[in-house]
Amino acid sequence: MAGTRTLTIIKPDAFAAGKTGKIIAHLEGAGFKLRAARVLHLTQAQAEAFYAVHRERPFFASLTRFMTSGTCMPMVLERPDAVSTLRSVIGATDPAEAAAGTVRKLYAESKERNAIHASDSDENADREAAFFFAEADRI
Ligand code: 3AN
Repeated sequence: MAGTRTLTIIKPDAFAAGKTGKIIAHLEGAGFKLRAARVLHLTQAQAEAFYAVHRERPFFASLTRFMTSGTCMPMVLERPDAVSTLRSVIGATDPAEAAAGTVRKLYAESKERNAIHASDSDENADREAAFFFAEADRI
């Protein structure tokens, strides 16, 4: 059975624009329960480690610069089929291609400044949750 937890990050664009409350309400409306949350400012080393899988991509430097540009909010979310459900709730990477009513269609600015991150597999959800939260901080 698919896992019940995933990791999301409200990115610096959405946090700075004051969209945090609306996005959390949207996620709760989709049936997710908040299991852990932090407010933090990523260092360059942390951003590069988190996005290490994209190290060879042309947008890597720009992506890590953006992710270190301001406050963000990682959260662990829970519901059945967490990873696939959250991916459909947030919409396509590029907000221009995201379906109506998705978080990115509603709140993202561009393919890079796209408001929210969501894990793309159960394995990455576990890895990414452990990146931000100690076991004791996840209920
Ligand atoms: P997603 O976040 O939808 O899983 P990925 O994993 O392909 O998308 O990319 C990770 C992040 O890298 C995206 N959330 C976005 O911020 C950024 N990104 C992806 N593709 C591009 C691109 N072509 N130009 C700039 N940034 C990009």
